[in-house]
Amino acid sequence: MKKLAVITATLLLLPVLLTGCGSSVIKEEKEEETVNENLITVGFSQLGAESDWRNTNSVSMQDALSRENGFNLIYKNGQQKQANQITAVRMFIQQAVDYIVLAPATEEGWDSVLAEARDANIPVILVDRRVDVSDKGLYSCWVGSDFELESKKVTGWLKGFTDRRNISPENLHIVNIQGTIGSTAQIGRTRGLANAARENGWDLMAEVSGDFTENKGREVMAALLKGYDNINVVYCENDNMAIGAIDAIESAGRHVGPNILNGDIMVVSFDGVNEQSLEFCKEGKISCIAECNPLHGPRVKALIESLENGETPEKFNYVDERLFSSLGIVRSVEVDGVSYTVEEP
Ligand code: GYE
Repeated sequence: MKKLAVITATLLLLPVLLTGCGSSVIKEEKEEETVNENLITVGFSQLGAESDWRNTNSVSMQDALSRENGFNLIYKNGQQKQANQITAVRMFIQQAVDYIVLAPATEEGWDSVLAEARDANIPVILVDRRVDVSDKGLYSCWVGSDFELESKKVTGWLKGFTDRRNISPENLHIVNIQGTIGSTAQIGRTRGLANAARENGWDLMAEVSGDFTENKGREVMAALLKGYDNINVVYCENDNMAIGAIDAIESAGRHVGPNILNGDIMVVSFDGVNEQSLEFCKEGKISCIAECNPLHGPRVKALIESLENGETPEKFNYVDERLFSSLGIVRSVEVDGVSYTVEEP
C-alpha cells in the first residue's frame, strides 16, 4: 500500500562525495521530498561515509532505489553515529515511509527504535551489518557478507603462504588494525583472526581499532611500529586502513611486501573496492585481499519487491565473494570444506 502524503524533510545538506568508482557520486540529502502515490517511499539510514566500500554502497542503493525504478528514496547519512541513525529511523517513522532500510553502525542498542517501527507497521530491511536484538522479528530480513568467512579465507591464505615458505607459526608476529568496534564486520573479521592465531600458534600481538578510515589506519600503524619492533604481518580489517598503514610503514623506512623473512612487513586486507588497494595488491604491497561486495542496491530492491508481492524473503541473504592475491604462491584456500580459488586482482 502506497501512502498519500506530502512530506517535508529538512535535512542537512552534505557535500557531494566522490567515490572510488568511476564518476558515480552520492547524491546530496535533499531539502524537500514530495511523495507521489505511485512511488514506494524508502527511508535509508546509511551509517556514514568512512570508506570507499561505503561510498560505493551508497551509490548502489541510490541507483537501484531511484525514481525511474519506482522509488522515492530518503537517504540519511548517520556520520558514523548510532544516535544520528536512531533519529533518522524515528524521522522515517513520523514520515510514514513504506520501508525502512538500515545499515547499522554497530550491533547493540536497536531494540527500542525497531520496536517503534514495528508498532508503526513499517518493515525494516537490514543491509551490510546486523543488529543484536532479542527479537529477530523486529526486522524482516538482512542482506550482506559473511565477515567471518572472509576472515577465514585470509587466514587460510596466510597459513598456506607460511606452509609453502616454511615459516614456523611462532615467527608470525601479527597486529590487527580493527574496524569500528561493535560492528558486524569488525566482530567477524576479528574473531576469524583470533581463532586462526590460536589454532595455528601465531603470535597475535595487538588489536587496535582504526575505525575503518585511512587516517586512523595511518595513525594506529605509526603507533604500533613504535610499540613493537618485530611486526611482520599487518591484518587490516579494510583496505582504506591498509592504505593508511602502508603509508605509515613506508614513512618509518620499512618495506611493505611478502618477504617477511627478509625484513618486509606483509599487509593483508578486506574489500577489494578501492582502485588503489587493488593496484597495491597487483604490486604485492597488499599480499591478499578478501573481497567484500558493496553492491547491495539491486538486492535490497529485490527484497522490497518480494515484500510488496506479499512474499516472505529469506531472513539472511549472503553474497558470494572472491579472494585476491597476485603472489601466485597459494592457488586455493579451503574453508569449512569449500575450496576458494585465489584470483588475480
Ligand atoms: O568492509 C568497510 C566499511 O561493513 C562491510 O565497512 C562493511 C565494512 C567495509 O567501512 O570498508
